[in-house]
Amino acid sequence: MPLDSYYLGFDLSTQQLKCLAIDQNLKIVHSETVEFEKDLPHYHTKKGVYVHGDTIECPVAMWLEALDLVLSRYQKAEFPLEKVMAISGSCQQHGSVYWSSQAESLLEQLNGKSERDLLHYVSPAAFARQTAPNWQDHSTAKQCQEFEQCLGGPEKMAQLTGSRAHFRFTGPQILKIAQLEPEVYEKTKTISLVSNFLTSILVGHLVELEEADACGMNLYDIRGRKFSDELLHLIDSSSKDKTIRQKLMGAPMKATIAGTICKYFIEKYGFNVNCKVSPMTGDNLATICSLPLRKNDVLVSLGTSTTVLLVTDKYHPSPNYHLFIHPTLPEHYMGMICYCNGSLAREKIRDRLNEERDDNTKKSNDWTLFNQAVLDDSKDDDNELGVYFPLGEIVPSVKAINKRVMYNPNTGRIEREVEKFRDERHDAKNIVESQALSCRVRISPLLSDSNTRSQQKLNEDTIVKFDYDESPLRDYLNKRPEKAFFVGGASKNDAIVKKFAQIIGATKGNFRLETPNSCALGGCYKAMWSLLYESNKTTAPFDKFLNDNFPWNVMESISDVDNESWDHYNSKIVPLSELEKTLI
Ligand code: ADP
Ligand code: XUL
Repeated sequence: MPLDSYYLGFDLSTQQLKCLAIDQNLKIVHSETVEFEKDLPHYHTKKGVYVHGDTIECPVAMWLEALDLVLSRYQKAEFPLEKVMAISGSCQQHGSVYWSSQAESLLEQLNGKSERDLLHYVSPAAFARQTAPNWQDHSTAKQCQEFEQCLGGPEKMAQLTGSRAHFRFTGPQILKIAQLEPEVYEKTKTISLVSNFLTSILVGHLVELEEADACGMNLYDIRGRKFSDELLHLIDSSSKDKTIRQKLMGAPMKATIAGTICKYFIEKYGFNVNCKVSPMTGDNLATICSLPLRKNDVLVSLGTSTTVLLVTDKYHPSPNYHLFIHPTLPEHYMGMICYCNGSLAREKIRDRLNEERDDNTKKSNDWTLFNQAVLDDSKDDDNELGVYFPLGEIVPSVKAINKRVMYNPNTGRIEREVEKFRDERHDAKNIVESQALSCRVRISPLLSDSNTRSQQKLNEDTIVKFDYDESPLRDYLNKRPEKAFFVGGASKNDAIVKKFAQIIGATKGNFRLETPNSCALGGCYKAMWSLLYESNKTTAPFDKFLNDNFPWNVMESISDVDNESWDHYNSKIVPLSELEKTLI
């Protein structure tokens, strides 16, 4: 490798296309962003999309224009693109691009010509449909029902494809197009996800789906590592699934390198003739590649909503969360749990506590009172539990509800529901506790056994039920993650992070960092590792490579998390299970 070599990571998200560059020491050296609404106003998108009722779509041509624009900004900044050795990236998940039969020959032009721009060579003739459904679309209720009926319900669907049927997932979206726009479906020769759309443009020919991202389609049999015949047949029964299988280009790609960058980019922007393109993947999948996450490590994103990502080798699907094949670690999966009620629900309690005050705190976003209440250790609330879902929740799947209960600490059984706790401040502690405990019990089946045992006297045979899982309490008492990483807006808050860390109970440390670039950075790391691995310059698997080379100094280690607290919360698992049963 030349000493000064660079790696690019794209992030083609809903509102922008970012391109990030790192050097061989994994240091970020440059970044350019194209904001769709601001920089490409002639597409008239709002926040990057078109909204027509439940239907939400993105113009595909806009992405092509954005790609030229972001690279021309690199050129303008005199960034040495000839020293870029490899490219990968992250794309919004689930969106689908419908290529026409002319696509292949139009893309072929990118292997010779570069005088005009991508739009000129490719759009609109390369597409059978000028827009791609966006992940925010929720117009496929009917198709989701058909999908789940086809396999026999949400559990069967999750068993096979890693997720129950979801509006945004690509299979139901394709079925909708086949049903409502038969002429478009007929004209479509190839269907891409956003990820392999971008890879195809960069290499100048159509490439297969990236396998990890293909798990966001409700079509891929994850354990069989092939498309489900039954589900393909549901979309396209007339031709005994042949057509849809062909449209999806047979099987997803399993290679770490998709090809070499095409001539268009070499001639127009000065890329190196040997620059390799590693398949783009989905944004959440790229996010786990941006941090040194290994098996049994979790990433807790405390943003507007709460999202938990984790690396596991256990295939334990549930209709309440998602499993994807890991994009860089063979035999591993990424689990993804999405909660609706995260920060906004905590803010409501913060605001109520602040209302009691007469000073400036009253109207500000001050977390002082909330935090004091969260960290109050006077165990006078040890028989209280509350769930706070101002919005309908995904996990557990219930309508909007706030419920506070008192339970018997000896049996764990709920004794009564209450309107309010003895002290309103208890709501602060209880919301953070029940949010964190919900994460803990849901990641539990995906973790390997750790060597811990509860010191408490608990009836380990008691059956607890969370969502579709019913198992003895014992199964929850020795499952702890190794490392936990906290990101997102509320990870700035020491009290919230400390409480989450205590309850989640990582055995090898808790870390916090700001990650404004995580998806693109994951792309950079994937590009770098793929090239080094393919050219035998490293034999380390991705997780080891990243652990060994990661700039750990950017990460804050959270040290004040005592180990006993984890055990303390074991006694709240039965009450939480009992409380959740009453919500359905
Ligand atoms: P998004 O999820 O939309 O990308 P962020 O990751 O920036 O957004 O998270 C935004 C949320 O972070 C806000 O709703 C806010 O409540 C929360 N937040 C920001 N700072 C703090 C803080 N100091 N304490 C608690 N929550 C905070
Ligand atoms: C994941 C999902 C979103 C999009 C956002 O299932 O729908 O995270 O990938 O880009």
